[in-house]
Amino acid sequence: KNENLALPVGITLDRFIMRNQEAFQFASGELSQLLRDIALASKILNREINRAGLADVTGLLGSQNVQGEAQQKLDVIADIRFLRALKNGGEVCAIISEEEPEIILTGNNHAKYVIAIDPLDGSSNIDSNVSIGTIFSIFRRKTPIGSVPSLKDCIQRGDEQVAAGYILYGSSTILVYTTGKGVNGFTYDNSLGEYFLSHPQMQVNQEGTIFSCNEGNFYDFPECIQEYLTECKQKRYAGRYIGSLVGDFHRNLLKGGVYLYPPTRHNPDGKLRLLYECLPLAFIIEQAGGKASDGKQRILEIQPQNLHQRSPLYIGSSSMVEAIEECCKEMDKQF
Ligand code: P6P
Repeated sequence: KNENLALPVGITLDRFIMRNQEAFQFASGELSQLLRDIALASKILNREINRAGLADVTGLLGSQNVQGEAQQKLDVIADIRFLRALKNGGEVCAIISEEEPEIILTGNNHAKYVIAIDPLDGSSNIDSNVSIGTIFSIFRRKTPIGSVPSLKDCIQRGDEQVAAGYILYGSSTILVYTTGKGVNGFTYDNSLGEYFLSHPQMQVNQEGTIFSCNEGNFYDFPECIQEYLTECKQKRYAGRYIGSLVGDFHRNLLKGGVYLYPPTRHNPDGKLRLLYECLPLAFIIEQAGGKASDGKQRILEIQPQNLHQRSPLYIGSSSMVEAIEECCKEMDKQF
């Protein structure tokens, strides 16, 4: 029976994962364990993030960490923490990370999952204390269990995802994920070291009045995007952009709105990475009733060609994404 489980607010993430596993007879526990491994790494990273400022200011924590290593940039720490947790967890045979040019083979060749992860997105915002985030996407491997994973395990279409999620390290730390049965949000209680269900069955409004993009690039945007943004302003919509994808995405998920990262002169294919930024958020937004497009097609239908390819991204309330696609189609007709 695959119905959406209506579980009480306040249930812990562990209990929620178990209840969902029980509800899907086929579940053998590996995906549950993988989700737990991700949650654990996020708790460790959350602690590092919360004291990063101290490291810079006092140097007390900065000069040496427990392993005697020199204090490193948080995004390197995040990469190390997640890679270690994922390797030790034993549930993934390969990892694609924004911080690593090549596929990381974990050596767990009997594991059936592959994960694509942006360990710490928006890390340029850390020094200004702006929210940052981890984004992840989980696929079932295509190659036989026991064999060495290959590129084709790692460049699968977004509609092949088994699970996707993000952790937002903001005024509170919240973990949001989907396994294809709706979207649920869990808020972290530092004092207990536990995530608790706080946002069950999240749904994004079909309409929205918030647009999020870096208007500094306005004159680089395709004309149809300039036109769409002008219409938003004529309607006196709200411009909200914190320059941290997970923070902008999460606010729009809760309040309705659209995030745009169009092609620019500096990034003619857009800036965001398809595999570990666009795909997971596209899976989440569609599960929450919204849409994600590159202006021409559904993000989840794009066939990735390489690990770190970029894509334009328009994501959020369905009517806003549809309006953007409409603009782009009109534009195409003119040429
Ligand atoms: P820009 C952060 O570097 C990031 O990858 C996203 O988190 C964010 O939305 C975007 O880039 C900001 O890019 O060009 O507006 O500074």
